Amino acid sequence: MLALDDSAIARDGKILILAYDHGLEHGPTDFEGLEERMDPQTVFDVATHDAVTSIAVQKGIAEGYYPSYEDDVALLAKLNGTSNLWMGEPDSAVNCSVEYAAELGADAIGFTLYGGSNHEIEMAEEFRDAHEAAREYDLPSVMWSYPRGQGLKDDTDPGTIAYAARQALELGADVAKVKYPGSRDAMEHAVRAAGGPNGTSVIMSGGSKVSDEAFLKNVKAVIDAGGAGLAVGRNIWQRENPTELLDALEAVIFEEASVDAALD
Ligand code: FBP
Repeated sequence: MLALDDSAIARDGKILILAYDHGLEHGPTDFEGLEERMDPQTVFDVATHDAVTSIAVQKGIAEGYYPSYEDDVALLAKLNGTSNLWMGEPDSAVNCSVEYAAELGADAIGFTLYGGSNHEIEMAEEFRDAHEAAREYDLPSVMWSYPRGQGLKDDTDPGTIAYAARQALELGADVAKVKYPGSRDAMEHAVRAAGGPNGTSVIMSGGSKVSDEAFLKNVKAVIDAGGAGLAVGRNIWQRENPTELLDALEAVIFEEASVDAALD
């Protein structure tokens, strides 16, 4: 496991990834109501907030926009991804090599694994290649560990999320990004499954937009459970003014503030 404290994508071992790969994963529908966010530059501007420890984007966005921001934000290059137009069992095309990500200035790589999908075996093998290549460049790997597919009834069930966190540890990911399993206790279980304090860092995946308070409560539960932070997209850049919530997140994640104090 790489020590995240020394990496460019963490601050005091804590992580806030601003995810912006939704144009591929979900399509332009995620920008409805705030169409200016279709322009990646507006989200790179948001990523310059102190609370953000990296921005996660696909290759095309990194190529086009990262050069103007490389002094202000760390780059997490998402190596695989698939559009919502794909109707088969969950799978994700490898769109970028580690070598090319490093050339673009990446500080870490991101990779989705759909455990439980009919395509799990090939995805795990693709992750093996990416992970071992990333080690050559000392780049941490962040696994979007999302059990999903024909046999899965509930993708946020605590047992499923603990398994997702464990898969990330066993396969060598430095960070496991998992769905919030619904409670602090369930998150604690996932953190233990990922090996505890010296294992894979566990972070929460943001999900669709909710109120500031509801979102901060989940993030607080993750931090109290020993999680390292979160990767968040829609809950930040679908807001008219993302700065307020980023200020509050900074307090909860990096300053151990309560939700009430962070909202003040
Ligand atoms: P959100 O905070 O908006 O949920 O973003 C996190 C993320 O993992 C993105 O990187 C990705 O595009 C999206 O969620 C995938 O969402 P879904 O769970 O619908 O596949």
